[in-house]
Amino acid sequence: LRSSPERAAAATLWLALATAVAGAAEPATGASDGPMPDAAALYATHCAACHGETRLGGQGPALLPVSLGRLKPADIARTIANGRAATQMPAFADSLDKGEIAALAAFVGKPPAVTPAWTEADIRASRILHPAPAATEPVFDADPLNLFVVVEAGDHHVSILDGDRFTTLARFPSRYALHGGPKFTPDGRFVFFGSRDGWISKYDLWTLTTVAEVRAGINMRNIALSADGRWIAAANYLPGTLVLLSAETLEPVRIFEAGDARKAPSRVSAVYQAPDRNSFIAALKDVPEIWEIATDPAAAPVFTGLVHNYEKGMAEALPASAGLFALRRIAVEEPVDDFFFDRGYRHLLGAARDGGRALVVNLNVGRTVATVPMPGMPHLGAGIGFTWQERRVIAAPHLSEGRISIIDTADWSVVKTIETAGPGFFLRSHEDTPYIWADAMMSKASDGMQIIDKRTLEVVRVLKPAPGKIAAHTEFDRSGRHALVSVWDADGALVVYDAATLEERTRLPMRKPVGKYNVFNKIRFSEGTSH
Ligand code: DHE
Repeated sequence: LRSSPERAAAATLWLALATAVAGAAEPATGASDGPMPDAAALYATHCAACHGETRLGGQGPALLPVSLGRLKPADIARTIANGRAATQMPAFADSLDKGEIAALAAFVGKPPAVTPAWTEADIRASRILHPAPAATEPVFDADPLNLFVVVEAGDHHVSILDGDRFTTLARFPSRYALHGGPKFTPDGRFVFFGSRDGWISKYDLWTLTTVAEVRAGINMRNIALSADGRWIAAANYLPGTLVLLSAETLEPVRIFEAGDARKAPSRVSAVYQAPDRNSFIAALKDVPEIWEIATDPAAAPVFTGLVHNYEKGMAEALPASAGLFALRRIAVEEPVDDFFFDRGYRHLLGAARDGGRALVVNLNVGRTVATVPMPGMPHLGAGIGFTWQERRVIAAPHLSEGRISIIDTADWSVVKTIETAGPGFFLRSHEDTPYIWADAMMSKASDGMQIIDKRTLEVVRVLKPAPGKIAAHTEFDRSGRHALVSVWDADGALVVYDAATLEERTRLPMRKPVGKYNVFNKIRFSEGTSH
């Protein structure tokens, strides 16, 4: 899942695709006897209207290798042939023969001749302002701070739930493939969604309407909102930029070309809000630097690093920057990403590329202060903090091994490794519950949700919301009395549990509900949830 294995896997997948589609192209239509299909012409005729002439997306998603990397190769040919249920994507099996479908699948899997750019002008031109109904209070009688925002990936929709009655207040189509946690304004009224294709949508939870959208990049990782709710940061892989926008208007206000002080370019893995520091913290994928960007207009001048002057043969200081959006470069030993922050945002833990350890970086002094051995690809971004035996600890799952590491933030020692049924993705807890909920979604035991007692650090129960279907991603209501778990299936559900008795209370049918987010827990930075 990290860069080199990711790339290797992608290469293998595309090789497999070539083989698979070549096989798929054989005789039924006799296509292999005729001339090679002109894939570019086929694309222009059948795909460009929805996916864009330059494959950057339109009504449909972008069709570039960077965007399709997570799709299995055979899926692409199958999607072209069969379409996608509950979306605008039609089936082409009746109008294109197998050879043409294979050629198209291979075509969209290759990078375009010229790497696409996405400039400030493109960002501005993409902005869409929807009619925004005026409101002085919510249009519903539910507690506006106990709403749940549920991202349903099955048909690319979002549902808004009343977190007391567990009823649906609204359901609307989202941009294609939302990723990462939606981000809420400090008053809980507006929520921002980011899509892998770079779209940011601003939704008013009081009027239940989407009010504005903008495309900040071609392939985006995630977004963050500043502590004062005024600025959004978007982390992009393509182009390698960190884009800052006004949260009110979604207009771009600053674009940073990502790269180190020596100007080696980089993709941006992710960006996070550091509320106690009044800053954004960004992970750079390809260079050994972490960026901190001030969202405080009174930010003191910061030294922005060194760049090598080849004429003089020496390193020179870059000019200091100060005030709003001042950039601070923190040099680290190697590129790190997937961050977890301790309470107060004094330290961050970042996963090293080899997937076997994490670096602890003290953000105040700007250097690595410890290394934590964490074999099995730690997923720090999914970590949670809590107090165990009067110590502040972090729990983090691992993506390739069935274990959860418990780390003491006083000395960065691993105080316990909890063996689980298999590798999982997400952890959740709440201040007012004694349990951690941990999935094992990347294992044979993926239908089980493991309940870990925070006092004993032992798995005390395994819940199976839908035997045989993946159970993942939990979120608590504002009181911590209920836990909502996803059944990750096209024909899935959101299952509501009593968080104390662990009994099911109700379930709502949903279409692959990948993530759900409680307004109160998010804006109050509950220690058991993601930020
Ligand atoms: Fe995510 C959050 C990175 C694959 C579902 N994922 C995040 C965040 C990062 C990240 C940096 C935190 C952003 C934030 O909340 O602002 N994810 C990555 C990867 O690098 C990885 C492993 C590979 C990739 O393809 O990007 C990856 N992620 C996935 C998936 O395959 C998941 C399971 C399905 C999907 O929809 O893509 C997935 N990621 C999620 C979800 C969150 C997330 C649901 C938000 C969790 C939360 O509770 O806040």
